[in-house]
Amino acid sequence: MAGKNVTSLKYCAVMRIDILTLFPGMFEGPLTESILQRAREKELLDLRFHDLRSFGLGKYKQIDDSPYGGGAGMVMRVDVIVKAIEAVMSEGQKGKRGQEGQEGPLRIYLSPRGKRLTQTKVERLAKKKWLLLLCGHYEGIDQRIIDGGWIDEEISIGDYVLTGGELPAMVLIDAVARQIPGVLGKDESAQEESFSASLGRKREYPHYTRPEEFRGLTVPDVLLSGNHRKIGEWRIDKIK
Ligand code: 4HQ
Repeated sequence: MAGKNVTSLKYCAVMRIDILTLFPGMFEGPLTESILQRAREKELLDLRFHDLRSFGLGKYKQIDDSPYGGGAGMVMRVDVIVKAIEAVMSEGQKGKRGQEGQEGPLRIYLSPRGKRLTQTKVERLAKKKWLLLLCGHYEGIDQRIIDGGWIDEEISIGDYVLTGGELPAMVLIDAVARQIPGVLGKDESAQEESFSASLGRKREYPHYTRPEEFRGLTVPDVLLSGNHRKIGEWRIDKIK
């Protein structure tokens, strides 16, 4: 363990996430800053990127093809994607200390056809040791990848169409990573716990900080009162 401030080693749950994508470069910004970068440095979050192109066929490393039945766009090929998924899965089996090997990853395909990602789902995913995220491009992937059992869950981040599964994968990684013990600071996670339980999992009450008055706009008196019971009640009342 490289991390210095992991208070309790017992609860040091490392999560490995393998990402299959045609555009590994897209992940560079969002996952190398702030809390996620700190989580990776502390080795609480182990992200491994795999360029789908390297599994492509022939001289041109082909990964997609035109759809049966016609229509616009391209479809990612079942043979290429399954080769990539199986390569990642077998990596676990021969893992250095064999820890990832026991169960295999929960394999997720990001797609607008999937079940919506909710905080409840995020908390369930955060308990896993190992995720595999498949990011589709073009019109999507050959249905046989799903029907053949190479994907465990189809997940959507919302009812809109994006150009690829990379941004949804980053959204999922961000939401899941902050649930891993040790990723948030002590204060943040203590707060988080009280919120998840009593405040409908979100913390969507209004926030204020200094200055106490800005262009005639003031801070609600109760927040300056020091009465924590009243402050708690006020916040619950203001949620949503
Ligand atoms: N896409 N939630 C199309 C999404 C999406 C979403 C990912 C675009 C898959 C083939 N994924 N590709 N919304 O719009 O997860």
